[in-house]
Amino acid sequence: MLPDTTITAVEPFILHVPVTGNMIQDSTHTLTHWGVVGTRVRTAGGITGYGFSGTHAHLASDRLITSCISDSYAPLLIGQDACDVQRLWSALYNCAPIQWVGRSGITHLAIAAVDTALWDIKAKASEQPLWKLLGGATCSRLEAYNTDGGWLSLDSQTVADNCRRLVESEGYRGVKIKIGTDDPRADLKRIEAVRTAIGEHATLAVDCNGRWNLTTVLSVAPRLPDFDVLWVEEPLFYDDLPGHVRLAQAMLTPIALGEQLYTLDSFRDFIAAGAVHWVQPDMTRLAGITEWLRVADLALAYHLPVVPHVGDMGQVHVHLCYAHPAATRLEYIPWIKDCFEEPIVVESGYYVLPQLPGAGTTFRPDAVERYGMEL
Ligand code: 0YR
Ligand code: MG
Repeated sequence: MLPDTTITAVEPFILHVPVTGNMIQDSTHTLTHWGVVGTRVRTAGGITGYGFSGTHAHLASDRLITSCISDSYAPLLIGQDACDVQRLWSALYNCAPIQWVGRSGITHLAIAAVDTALWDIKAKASEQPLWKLLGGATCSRLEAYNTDGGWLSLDSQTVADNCRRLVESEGYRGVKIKIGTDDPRADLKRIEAVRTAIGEHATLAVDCNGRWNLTTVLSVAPRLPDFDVLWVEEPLFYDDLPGHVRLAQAMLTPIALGEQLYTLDSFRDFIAAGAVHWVQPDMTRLAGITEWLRVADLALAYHLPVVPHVGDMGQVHVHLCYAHPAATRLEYIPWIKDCFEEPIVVESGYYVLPQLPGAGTTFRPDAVERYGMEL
């Protein structure tokens, strides 16, 4: 007998979890905590689902997400069957008066939390980890690349030392570092220092976080092949489709982007225009797992690799990447893993396949006590 998965309660939460070293920067953001903003969804048969979005732990904005969940979406969910995920996703996404005030943005982070909780319930009800529910693993091991050694708030020497340790001692096959300062020549020196430190075999990606313009990127582009840069991430402003098209035509190094795109339609436009090579959907920004799967299918149809951005810090994306044939590697940032019953684990550079039923989002009982904020 299947458990009764009728939704009885929707209970938002906000956690603020410290980042490594208590502060990190990229070219556009400074943060001290990662915001884990989401909801518990309770069902009649006793299964509880958890889902969350990722934020930069700005309490006032986090509360916009939780109030969107409790005031706008909860009334549409109570009494519905949590396992009807596609139907409920459409009901939330297309609810006309809510869509009128938020066709992307806050509403998408809110739907992502709900959608993930529903998938979590569905997987728990079938007593399977999410990757199994989605069709099973499509690869024997999923490569992890590490972003946590390469912040812009660290000097070049520290970044180079961190990356050397990640590759030589911890077994990572790839790292990503932040660039995108006002001094592109200093950024090139940083890239060179890291390449020298990690040797020729490990992969090296660089991330501008949307900060440069076409002129600046074109001025550094000819040097990037010297350091065998795997991709340049978000070289230009997030929504600058024509700029990325021109850049893709002029630069040898492939472009990665997607962490700031909210919709399947945006991904279609970037992909169809040839503006992206490495596709980086983030289920926390894309209104959840449901839409993420559509983007991954779209990338597959264009034979482009999917390398998600981890707004969830990998807890859910590890399931999605093991299950989806377009996913080729996954970012690793360890900030929030200790909050969960089954934390993500990387061994010798590869993600360990999760085993517990659900979407990987069940919190340890003490996580809310330690990091919970007032709603
Ligand atoms: C910190 N990964 C990213 C973090 C990171 C951002 O601002 O949110 O650097 O998520 O771009 O690729
Ligand atoms: Mg990025």
